[in-house]
Amino acid sequence: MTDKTTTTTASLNKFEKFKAEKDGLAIKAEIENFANLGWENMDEIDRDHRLKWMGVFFRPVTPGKFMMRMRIPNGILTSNQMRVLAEVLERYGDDSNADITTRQNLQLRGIRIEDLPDIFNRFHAVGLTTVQSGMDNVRNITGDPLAGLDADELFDTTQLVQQVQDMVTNQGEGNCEFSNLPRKFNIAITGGRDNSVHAEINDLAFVPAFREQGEKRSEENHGEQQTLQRNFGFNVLVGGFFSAKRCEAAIPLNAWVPPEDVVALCRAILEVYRDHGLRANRQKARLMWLIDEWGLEKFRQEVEKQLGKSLMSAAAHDEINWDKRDCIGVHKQKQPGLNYVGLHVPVGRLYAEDMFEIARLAEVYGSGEIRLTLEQNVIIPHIPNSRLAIFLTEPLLNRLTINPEPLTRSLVSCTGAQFCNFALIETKNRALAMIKVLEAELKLTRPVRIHWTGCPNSCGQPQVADIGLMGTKVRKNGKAVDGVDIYMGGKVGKDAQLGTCVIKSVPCEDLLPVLRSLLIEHFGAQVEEPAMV
Ligand code: SRM
Ligand code: SF4
Repeated sequence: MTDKTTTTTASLNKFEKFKAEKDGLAIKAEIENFANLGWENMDEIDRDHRLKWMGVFFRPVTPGKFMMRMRIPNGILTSNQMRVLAEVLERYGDDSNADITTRQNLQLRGIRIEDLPDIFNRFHAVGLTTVQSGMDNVRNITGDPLAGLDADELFDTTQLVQQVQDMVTNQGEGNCEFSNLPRKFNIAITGGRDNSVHAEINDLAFVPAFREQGEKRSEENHGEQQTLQRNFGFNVLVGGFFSAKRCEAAIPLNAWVPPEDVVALCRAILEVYRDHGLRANRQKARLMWLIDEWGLEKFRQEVEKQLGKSLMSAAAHDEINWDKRDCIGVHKQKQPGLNYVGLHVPVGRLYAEDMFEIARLAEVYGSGEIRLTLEQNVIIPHIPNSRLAIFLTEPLLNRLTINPEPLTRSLVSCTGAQFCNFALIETKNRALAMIKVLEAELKLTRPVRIHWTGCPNSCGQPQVADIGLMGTKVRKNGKAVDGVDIYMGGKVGKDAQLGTCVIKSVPCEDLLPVLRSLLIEHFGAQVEEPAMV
């Protein structure tokens, strides 16, 4: 580590101080002790911060009922794993639920600290881990939800995503090498054509690209001959992030790597960030701030030094040339005779009984595999043609439908005030209620991607949406009320672009007519004729 991380503790911010006093991962060995102590008697820093290194989040909104954030690499899990998660929730009855997150991951709610040793044992038995899923660690690594299923993909990245997670977390056991980054770090890897991972909003992203590599040979009588080979690999993007103060799209590193070099490059970039990233001010600690300070060229050189070899320049263009798909409904897989079915999960919220059913359906009709999307939905793959019709009659599909209304279909929401103490407004329940009203009033011929986020931290990614709603407080009649800033212009898939704030400070109670007008003016919505009686 450099002098940046060994500065005197007096000059460190609160977070760097407590990390220097005791590494977050050290609490792994103390879980049993915490379970015996109870949450009221724990050291506050252990409880409120360090537990996040094990994916356990104290929720000031529901004290004593913790949230657990999993790691689900590439959003892929087995029916066995899903059943174990459901069993954990089941014991907490009405206090419990699970949210599919915007990083194709799961968060469980209602968890009691006294149960943690047993829960971790159960997770271990089925190969689930929560390690390093919060605070200054690498977040769930996202991949194409259709990896290995999509006939048009260029590379199945599922193994790569798993290998990167294994490197970062020491096979899910925890890795002190990467448990003290300056800040959170997001990685995405896709081999598909539609940028399903929102590469542009990750600190580090790998997007598919072919590089032509020439080989010069001298041949008798023919002089010099050049044969060009088209090799598959990834162009590398760096520095994308959202924060309350600043949002930036990732920029090209001007580097191309073959698949076999992805893990090593992730390691090298993480080491450079860990050792040189800015740590004085947490608002200026994400990777892009280091790139700003150094300039891209110096950053690239430092990465090469760490990697121990030169990076090849980027391929002239990447292969992201499709609009983004939402994966809902029935689709053919690249494996003949098999289908994947995307089920819509309203604002990503699941309950234990849904999860038991998803696990059962995946086993009865598919191969037991289950997938999660960044739009907070579920995919059950590997359903043979012969089983499809009967699958579609399953009662779970009445709630998790394959044919949602166009606005509901693309609705995404962060956690919001129900459980998140940063939230300025309630999001998930409000989002669903508003969409219902709008859908009753308007006819739409295409989905409109509406994303809600409860505060400027932007976990709900309003900047990638057609219409993004960011929670704020607004003054109305002399009182502070719930409101939103409205973002528009977010483009996903090819030529992705971040949206910007177009209308500020709309009180939530006045939002419906504003949304109605935006949908009519910009997205071709038509007012439904009242039904004849
Ligand atoms: Fe987030 C902090 C929820 C994706 C930017 N985020 C939080 C916390 C942990 C705050 C807290 O302690 O209460 C939230 C937990 C609330 C709860 O109880 O659920 C929280 N973030 C979420 C999730 C669950 C939103 C969702 O409903 O899907 C997502 C979990 C992803 C995962 O599985 O790991 C989630 N958060 C994101 C994303 C989107 C993404 O990664 O594509 C972003 C913006 C992208 C980025 O990070 O660059 C995001 N979350 C933040 C930030 C601002 C980071 C910054 O650099 O300032 C915070 C606050 C912080 O870290 O200080 C934050
Ligand atoms: Fe909480 Fe804000 Fe993130 Fe929503 S955007 S989950 S309210 S921190």
